[in-house]
Amino acid sequence: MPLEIVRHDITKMKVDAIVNAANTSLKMGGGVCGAIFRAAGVHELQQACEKHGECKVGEAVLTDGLTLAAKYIIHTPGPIWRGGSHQEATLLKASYNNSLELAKNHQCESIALPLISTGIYGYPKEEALQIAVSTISSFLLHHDMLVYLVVFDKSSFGLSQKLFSSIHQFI
Ligand code: AR6
Repeated sequence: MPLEIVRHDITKMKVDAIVNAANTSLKMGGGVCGAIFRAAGVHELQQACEKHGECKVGEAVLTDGLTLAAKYIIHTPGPIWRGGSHQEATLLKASYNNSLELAKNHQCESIALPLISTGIYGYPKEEALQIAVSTISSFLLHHDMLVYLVVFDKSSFGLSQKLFSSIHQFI
């Protein structure tokens, strides 16, 4: 099964690449970004990110996975939700697509992505979940990769159960 929705802590996923819901400065933040920096090594990951400078919303950059089980971390700043009429859906799709393309270009066979923008950036979870699943599914029509969409909090998990029948829970 090429796309699996799992409930897990993304920092613990044993995959070739995990995706960070980053900010455009590529600095350590809260949420999944904070968890990834802490798990990978704050100082070392900050240094690796500084080599890239900034990253635009919807684009993606890649660093080493450092102390994580994952070989790479792909950092993508998703859009901040501003009501839905500021290209949020287009930019969120771009975050998923550019992350997947970057993983493919680095020969990744497996990747785990969080629900980008649905925490601190305020994107409505149901819409974000639909965009994530449809964008990943389109990518998988043309590429061979094992993709995990990782939900973390209780409400995302409940929503995933409601919308999609098969969910694997690890926490
Ligand atoms: N594993 C998987 N998912 C997680 C984890 C985890 N360990 N921790 C949180 N989530 P957020 P955003 C989920 O806020 O909205 C940072 O400061 C969380 O439940 O991490 O894109 C960055 O530096 C939510 O569903 O990212 C940016 O400044 C999802 O990850 C800003 O926040 C995304 O929530 C990005 O905000």
